Amino acid sequence: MIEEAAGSAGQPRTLTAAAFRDAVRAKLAYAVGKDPSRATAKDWSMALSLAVRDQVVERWFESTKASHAGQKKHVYYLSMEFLIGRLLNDAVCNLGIESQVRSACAELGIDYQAQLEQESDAALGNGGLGRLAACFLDSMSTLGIPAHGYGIRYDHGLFRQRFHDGWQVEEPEDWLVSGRAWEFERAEMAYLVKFGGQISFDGHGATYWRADETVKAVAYDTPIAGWRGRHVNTLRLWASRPVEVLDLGRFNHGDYMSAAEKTIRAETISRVLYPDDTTAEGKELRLKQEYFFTSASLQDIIRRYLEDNDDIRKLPDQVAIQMNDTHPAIAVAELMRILADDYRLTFPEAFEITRQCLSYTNHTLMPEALERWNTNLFRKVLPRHMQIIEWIDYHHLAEVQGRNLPVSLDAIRIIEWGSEIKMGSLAFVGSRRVNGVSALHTELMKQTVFKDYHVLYPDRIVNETNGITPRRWLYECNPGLRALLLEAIGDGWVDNLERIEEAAKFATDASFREKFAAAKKANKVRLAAEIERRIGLRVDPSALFDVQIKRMHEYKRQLLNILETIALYQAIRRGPGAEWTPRVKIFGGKAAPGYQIAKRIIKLANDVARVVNNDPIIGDRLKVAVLPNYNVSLAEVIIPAADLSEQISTAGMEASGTGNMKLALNGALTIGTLDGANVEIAERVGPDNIYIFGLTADDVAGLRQRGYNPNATIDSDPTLKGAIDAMVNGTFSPDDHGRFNEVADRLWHTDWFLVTADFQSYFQTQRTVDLDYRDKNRWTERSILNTTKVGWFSSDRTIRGYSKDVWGVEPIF
Ligand code: OX2
Repeated sequence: MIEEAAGSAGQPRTLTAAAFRDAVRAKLAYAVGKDPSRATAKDWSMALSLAVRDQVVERWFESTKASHAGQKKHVYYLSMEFLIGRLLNDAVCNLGIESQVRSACAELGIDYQAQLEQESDAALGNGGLGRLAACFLDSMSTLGIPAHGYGIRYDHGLFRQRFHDGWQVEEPEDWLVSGRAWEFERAEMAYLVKFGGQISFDGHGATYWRADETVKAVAYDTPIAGWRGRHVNTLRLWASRPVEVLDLGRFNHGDYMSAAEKTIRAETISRVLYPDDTTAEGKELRLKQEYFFTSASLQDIIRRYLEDNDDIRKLPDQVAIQMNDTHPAIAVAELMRILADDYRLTFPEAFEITRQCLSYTNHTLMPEALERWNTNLFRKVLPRHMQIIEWIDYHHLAEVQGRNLPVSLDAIRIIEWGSEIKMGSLAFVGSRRVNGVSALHTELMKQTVFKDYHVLYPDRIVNETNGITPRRWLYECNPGLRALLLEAIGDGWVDNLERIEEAAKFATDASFREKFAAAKKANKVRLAAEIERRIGLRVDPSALFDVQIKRMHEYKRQLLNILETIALYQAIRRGPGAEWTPRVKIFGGKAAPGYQIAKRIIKLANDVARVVNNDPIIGDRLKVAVLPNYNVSLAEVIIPAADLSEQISTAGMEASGTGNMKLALNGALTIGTLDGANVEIAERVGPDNIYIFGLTADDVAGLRQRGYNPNATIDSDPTLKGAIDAMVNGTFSPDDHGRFNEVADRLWHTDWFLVTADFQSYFQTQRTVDLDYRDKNRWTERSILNTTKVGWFSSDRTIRGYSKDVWGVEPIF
């Protein structure tokens, strides 16, 4: 038994190391079924996680009771992606039981750090959008906002990336293979989800949907503990299962394969995460995934609501549903369908209730990333929803026509030319609030994609600049800096990150600066070891660590960074005797499997790395580390070790970015364009502590409108031309000179992402970085100012904003 003082929400409890040690032993024996002498590292890690989980579960029960009893409005966060990463250290730190857990491990003779590494990453997301959802879960629990996250329990998360001869190879990811300590299957919590078939009406107001296919959505719950363990919310992920396990008739006739067919079909829906954050592929399956989890979640939300309430019309008083991007936008039609067909409300009533419950977050303005569904496909898969969307579109248009406003009717249509449904429009029309994720992005939403809607509904668009959880992204991943901050200013900053500014005064304090630099150095030594372990490259921890970690995408412009690397390489070769600032360029990121040019850019990075790293003239002046399989756990090692953060997207294209915030919080200086949240970071750290270069969003729009011709730019810049030439003359691809012709051709001919236009400004700014980095004291001072001035970018602040402006909810304590 664990000896514990009974605690109630908000009060710390006591757990002794001895009690915890015994609990781990008991788990090893009775839950894992192993004797300590035979237990593997995985077994110990499972026992440890289960013992920690018990601690979470007790608080979970209390939180669930408290949120029912309080009858407060509840948030439901619908997201196709949750990029959670590992949970053990997160739970341990949030519950405040780290010292007991560490002592217990020491007594048991197991290494805590090694145990952490046994856990596989829950990689149920592609990048920023999914990680944002995970940070929000942490913040909602921390702030005591009663909430559920809803998503899909993919069997296989984002693919594992390997390099074969420098090319990206995708391998299936298998996070569930060795068991998962954190989730609870709720076999009884299952809902039917229908697809296809026919709709009929009985003439007395009842509608029937006779489906072609029905699957069962089964819930898996993971408790998410907030900081200080005060509140625990639930992440509920749906797995798709057949309604009937086996066709016994066929099986008994020896037709084993077809007997299992329905199972396979049903389970396909939650099989894999779509490996793309900008385009929807595998159309029909993707649509089914979206509907599958949205429908199950809404059925669950209504069931929960009706446990404590009886008037379905009052749903909006108790329920705020957030659609994370348009992936769950079908919720607009599904909630209406349930209200109209199951609860017999009229369409206008159902629409009004729906619109009061739902809100929508937009994460991108790129046209190719705004979801559209072909109406034929949509009608085939979701016939009833098609009728409902036609109704919404028709009535919305009619209403607008009556108002005589300066808007283009074509632009506000949800169904375009009868052939495509614009999910962003559906989400907008069906939402109470629509938000962008940085000040610039929200402004651009109003001016571009949602311009006409903004005229119609001037109060609907609001900004909620993204944030990150300081628990995972400083407290847990950067123990050295954490200790220093605790010593200097106590722990108030973990609850309220803006208080980290109390340490800004130490930026000029020599002793603090020394300790800050020592913590950074230790993190760099750790990363250097990880680089060597992963790719066999030795790097010098006193070099400048220059980091670009994010999905591989043309708009994020890894290519700009690589071209600069080539140009620098050439310059060093020309004058190796000059005074160079040693630099390690660190890249991490996956390309969508179908995104050919992005995959070629990965190959280019690897080819350049091979040549640079093996050139004896270069030595330690420049090294290039391209790390395979970038994920949350690797980010936790890279971010604390970074000196320079690359945020170099074409201005106007990165909605916000959140890596920029994580890196700045850990003391990296940003080199970036005035894009996304970089703008707001610059405002807070001040111009002396950030490197801004290149075209602004307005410049980009103007240049594109006038028609940009990269030829003249390239011809007039020998540094740039030299770098592009080296790409195509075989310097980096002696085995295949033509390998990067297409990459170079795009730069010469269209250069949509304006790499060449920004090159000179970027290159020069990098040289300023080189000079500045030599003054170690000054650099550390600026690094401290980055850490201490970006407290506003906590996801707690973001969630407070959503609670007030979007959801109308209050914390339960
Ligand atoms: C990303 C955006 O690209 C990024 O700028 C933003 O920080 C993040 O979402 C969280 O808001 N898929 N991923 C994103 O957008 C889409 C679509």
